[in-house]
Amino acid sequence: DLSLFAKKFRGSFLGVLTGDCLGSPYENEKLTSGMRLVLQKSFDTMEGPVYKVIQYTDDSAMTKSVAESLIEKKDLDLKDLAMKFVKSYYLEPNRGYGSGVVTVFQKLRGSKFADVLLPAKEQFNGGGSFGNGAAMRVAPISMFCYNNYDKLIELAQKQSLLTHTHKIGVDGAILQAMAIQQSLHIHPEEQFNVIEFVDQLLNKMKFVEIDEEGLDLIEAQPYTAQLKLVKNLLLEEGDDNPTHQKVIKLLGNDISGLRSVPTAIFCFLRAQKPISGINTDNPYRRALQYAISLGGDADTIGSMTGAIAGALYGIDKIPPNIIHHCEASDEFCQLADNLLDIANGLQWNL
Ligand code: F2R
Ligand code: MG
Ligand code: MG
Ligand code: MG
Repeated sequence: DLSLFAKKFRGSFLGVLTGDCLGSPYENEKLTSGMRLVLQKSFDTMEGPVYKVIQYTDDSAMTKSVAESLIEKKDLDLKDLAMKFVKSYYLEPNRGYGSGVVTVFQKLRGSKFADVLLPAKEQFNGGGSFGNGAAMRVAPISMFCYNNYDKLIELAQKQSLLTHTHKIGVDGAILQAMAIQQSLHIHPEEQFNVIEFVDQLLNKMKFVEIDEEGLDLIEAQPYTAQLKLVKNLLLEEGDDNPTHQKVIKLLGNDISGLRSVPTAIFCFLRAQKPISGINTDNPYRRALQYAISLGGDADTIGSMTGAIAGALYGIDKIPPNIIHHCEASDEFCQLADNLLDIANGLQWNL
């Protein structure tokens, strides 16, 4: 019999994997109401027997590297993690990596990992990447630091800096890490308040999105502004509200951290209640299917939604055949178990 946290760790890991695998065929797709019907049928099929396994993409590949490095080093070792990212990229370069991040891998390898933080700083003329790549792989950090909030923020930021130095890229990873940690601490049978979930994130982001210039401008706290929109959208009533168009317009569905991390958090929370066009009693499936139905960066928004939802519900609520449709699901399960063993032995989680 698995402990509650064992189920939750597995749930979050397989959340990353199932969201990525099931979402990847729809990445960059503009999803219409016709496509949403196709998606309903496809998810029904995924709950049936497995004839063909779906390959995972960069989202799961990088998450796997983060987990493996934490397990092996029992700490966040940036050089080791950089080497794992690079090795995994050169072994399987066709996993759909972002076009910018590949330059980081090339420079890391070319410089023999002399200064592992330098290549990321040079991205986009020194501005750094604001892509969601640091957020999409952060789940193992939430598990590694599941009982320590300060450590969570520190390590979520540090792991980002290997590839993403733009504040949008880094803060997106911190926000995603916080959301997963919050889910890990909610009992799966508990009726929780979705507005309170967002309020907790808003309170925490106050200390992350510090108004360093003192100008009190909204753009100084961009994630805070998006989380306030998430709250407003959650307050809308009716199974078909808010509309897909409204969610995409306000929250976004693209590869930037700002317009994908709050979207994933919204999808997870919105799926606590029925959504028109999504026929399932399973709230995990509803969250995943809803996230993917927004199109755009569907694998990544699916994967980030899955990580948060899986951390809440645990593996028991993920339909087994959905898991079996995904490449390397046994390996992801094992990584979750190993990470729990390591996390339970760390003094900062005591
Ligand atoms: N890249 C994809 N999918 C499209 C390509 C698929 C592939 N070609 C295929 O078909 O096989 N998906 C994956 O990328 C996203 C995560 O990206 P990450 O790791 O953040 O990468 P990167 O390159 O750093 O950023 C992504 C793009 O964002 C734009 N960008 C970022 N910062 C910018 C800045 N400061 N100025 C201007 N543009 C910036 C660039 O276009 C980057 O290439 C996930 O969706 C993952 O699934
Ligand atoms: Mg991907
Ligand atoms: Mg990346
Ligand atoms: Mg993607």
